[in-house]
Amino acid sequence: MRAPERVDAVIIGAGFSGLYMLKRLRERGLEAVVLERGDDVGGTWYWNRYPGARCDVESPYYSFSFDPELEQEWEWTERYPAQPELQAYMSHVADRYDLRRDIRFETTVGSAVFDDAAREWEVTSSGPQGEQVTRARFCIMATGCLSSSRNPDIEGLEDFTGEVYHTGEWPQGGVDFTGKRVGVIGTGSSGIQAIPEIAKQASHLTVFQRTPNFSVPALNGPLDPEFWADVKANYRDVRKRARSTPTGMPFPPGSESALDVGDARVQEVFDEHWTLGGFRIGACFSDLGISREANDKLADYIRGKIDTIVEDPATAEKLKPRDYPVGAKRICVDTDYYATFNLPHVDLVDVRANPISRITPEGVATGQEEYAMDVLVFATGYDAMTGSLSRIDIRGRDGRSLRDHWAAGPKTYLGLSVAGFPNMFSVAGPGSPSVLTNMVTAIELHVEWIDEHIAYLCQNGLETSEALPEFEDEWVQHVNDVADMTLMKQANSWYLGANVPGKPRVFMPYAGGLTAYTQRCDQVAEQGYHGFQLA
Ligand code: N01
Repeated sequence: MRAPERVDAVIIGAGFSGLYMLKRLRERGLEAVVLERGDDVGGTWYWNRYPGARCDVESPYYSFSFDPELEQEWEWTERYPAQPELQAYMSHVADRYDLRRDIRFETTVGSAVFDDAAREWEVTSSGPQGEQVTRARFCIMATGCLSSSRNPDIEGLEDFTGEVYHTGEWPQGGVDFTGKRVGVIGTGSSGIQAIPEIAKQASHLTVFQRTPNFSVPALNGPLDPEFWADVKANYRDVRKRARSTPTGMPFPPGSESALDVGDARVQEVFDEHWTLGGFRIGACFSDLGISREANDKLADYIRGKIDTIVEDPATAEKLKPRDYPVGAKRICVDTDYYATFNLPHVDLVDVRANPISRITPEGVATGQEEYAMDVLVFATGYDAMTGSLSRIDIRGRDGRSLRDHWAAGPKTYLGLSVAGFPNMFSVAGPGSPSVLTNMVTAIELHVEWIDEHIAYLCQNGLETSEALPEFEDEWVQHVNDVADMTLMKQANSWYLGANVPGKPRVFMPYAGGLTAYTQRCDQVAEQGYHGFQLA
C-alpha cells in the first residue's frame, strides 16, 4: 500500500456535483481531491450512454450557472442534451477550470471511516496504482442519486449465452444490434428512451413490461437559435427564475385548478402542453400533484393519446398505466416510444400478467412461452439515492455504520448531513429535493451551501459539524409529512425504494419544492447553522 495522501477534503464522484465542489473548495484555498470510479468525468451521464440517452430537462437550463463566461461560450445544439453532448460539456468544464489534476480516475472507494482521535476521515480506495488511503478533514459524497444500477435477481441469468447489458453501465464503444434478436426488460425512463433506438437496428425486439409508464413526447430537435439567443441575453434572469420555483426550472407551475376551470379549458391546457413537449404537462394545473380527481384527468388524457398513436388496441391497452397517478413515478419523456409498437418486428410482453420465470441459455422464459434472444438489455433501474452510499462501508463516530443507521430508511438533516457522521456532507442526498427538481440547480445550491458551511467552520475555528439527532428526526418526519400531502406515495416507485426487494419503503426525496427547501437551508445558515452540533 502507498503512503496515505493527506488533503483538506475528499470528494467522491466526478459528476456535476463533484466537479463544482472541487472548483469551489479549491477557490476557497482548500486542498481537495476527487475519487472517481469511471475513467472520465460525467458521473451518471458517463455511465448512462445507452442508445437514446438524453436529458429530459432542456439544454439551456441543465447547465452550470456559476460563470457567465462559461454560459456564453458553450453552444448547445439540441433542445434536450443527448449523452455525448453532456459528456462533452462536463469534459469542457473539467478542462476549462483545470480540475482533472485533482481527480483520481478509475478509483473505487471501498470505505470511509471517521477517525475520532484525529477528527479526520480515512477513505480507502483501489485504483490503477493499487490501494490508496486518503485522509481528509471533510468527506463530501458527490456519489449521485442514480449511480448504483441493479439487475433484477432472475434465475438463470448466468446461463444466458448471448450478450447482456444494463442501461446504467453501458459499454463505451456502444453496442451493435444489427440483425439481432433483442429483449429489453424494463420500461422506465431509460427503457422508454432506448427502445425506439434499439428497434431501428434489431431484427426483432421484444419488450418485457411489468408496469406501464406515463410518457409524453419530448419534441426534441435542433435548439431554436432565436430562443437560445434570448436565453443567452437574459441568462442572469433565467437563472434567478430557476432558483425561485419549486422545480428549479425557470417557469412556474400552473396556477389554475383542473377541478375549477371546466372540461374545455382542461383540454385546451393539456393540448397546449402536449404540443409544447416535455414533462411540464405534469404541473400545468396547480392540483395535479395533490388531487387524485384532478390527476385522473391528465391520466385519461395520456391514455387517450396512447389510443391515437398505437394501432393495435390490445397493445395500446397494455401500454396504459391504470393503477397509479401521473407523476407518482417520474413522467417519461420520449421520442416515438408508443409509435415503436406499430413496427412489425416489435412485440410487447406483459410480464405482470405472465411473469418471467427464468432466463434460459437461449433467452427469456415466462410461464407461458420462451423468447429466443441474442442480446438482453436490462433497463431495470437503480438502487436509487442510497445505493451509491450504502455500497461504500461508511463509518462515523465510534465505528457506527451508515448502513446500520439507515437500516429502517435514510435519515439525514436537510439531505446534507447525518447525525454521528461529522464533517461528512452529501450533495443531493436523500431528504433533499434533488431528483424531483432540475438536478443541476439543486446540486449548485447544495455545493454552495456546503462550501459556505466549511468556510464558516474554518473562520470560526470549529473542527467538526454534524446534524443533531433530534433535528435529523424532525427533518425525516417533515419529509414524510410533505410527501403525504401529495400523490407521490401512490406508486411502487424507486422514490420509495419499492423497486429493490427488502429496501425499507420510505419516501426519500423532499417533495416540498426547491423554493421552500432553499429558504430553510438559508435560514439554518443565518442562525449559525441551527440544528448542527459544531465543535
Ligand atoms: O429505472 P426505473 P430507469 N422484471 O426504476 C422494470 C432517471 N432517468 O433507469 O415499474 C421486470 O424507472 C421496472 O418495472 P416496475 C429518471 O429520474 C432520467 O428507467 O418495477 N421488470 C421498470 O419498468 C428515472 O425515473 C432520464 O414494475 C423489471 C424498469 O424496470 C430514473 O432515472 C433517462 C424488473 C425500471 O425503471 C430511473 O429510470 C433515464 C423485473 N424483475 C433515467 N425489475 C432522462 O433524463 C425492474 N423492472 C430522460
